[in-house]
Amino acid sequence: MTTAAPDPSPAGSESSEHAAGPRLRVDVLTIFPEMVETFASASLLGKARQRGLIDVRVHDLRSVTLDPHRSVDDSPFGGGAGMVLKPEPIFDTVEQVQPPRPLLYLSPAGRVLTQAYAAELASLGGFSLLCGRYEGVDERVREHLVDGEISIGDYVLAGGEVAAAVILEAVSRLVPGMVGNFGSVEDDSFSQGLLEYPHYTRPASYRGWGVPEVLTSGDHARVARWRRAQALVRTARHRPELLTARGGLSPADRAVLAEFDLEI
Ligand code: JF5
Repeated sequence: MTTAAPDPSPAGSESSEHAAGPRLRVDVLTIFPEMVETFASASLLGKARQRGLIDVRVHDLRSVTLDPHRSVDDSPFGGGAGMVLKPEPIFDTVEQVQPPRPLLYLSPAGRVLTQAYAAELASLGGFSLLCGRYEGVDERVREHLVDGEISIGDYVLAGGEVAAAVILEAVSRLVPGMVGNFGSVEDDSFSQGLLEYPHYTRPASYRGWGVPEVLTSGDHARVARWRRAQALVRTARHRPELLTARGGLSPADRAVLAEFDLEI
């Protein structure tokens, strides 16, 4: 199975922002295409695909197999538990499809995804993800086919498909034109190296719990300073190493903390 977002429509039939084609192409190679396809068709990412902004193509490694059993895996040389993904379906898919490079293998051995790495990937025209399963892929795929390895954290999954979904979600929301809510990406946790400030919505009093007065004051500059102070306090409490990484508190940071009688 191979799926793709619909080709960009003829000139004039869609908004000019992506009349020139998708801003990002991501090919995913997997033995469970329906897992990735279902995810990539849902929500904001599904809409971005429909709009032609992001071109996600999911490739079933089994569809290139020619043997009667359509085998994608085999037992490991040298013995031991589990199965290994065979090299032929992976090489053959890559040679037929010519997926965008870099081709990244999902593995705990890879470079760990961070917000900065997600932004790097979003700035590429495209990239591809190879999902392992069972004990992983034949080592010759890692040595001679992929360009690198990518991890979503220090834990082991049963396969790369959920990790691919995580990467698709983190990266696709950074593609220009993707978030309808402009500014929300820049305000995100991590894009400034800080955790997010607290959010409130109606009702102004819920079960007797109010909302900080500054948020209903109408003073937008003061709201912005309060949010910065809150983000700093929250980061100091929950992820102090993030504050250290950005070089500690600036004079402006100290000023907003003092303004709201906050200490770190
Ligand atoms: C995978 C064999 C790869 O488990 C992961 C992973 C964990 N963090 N980042 C990725 O990848 C999937 C499963 C089994 C090889």
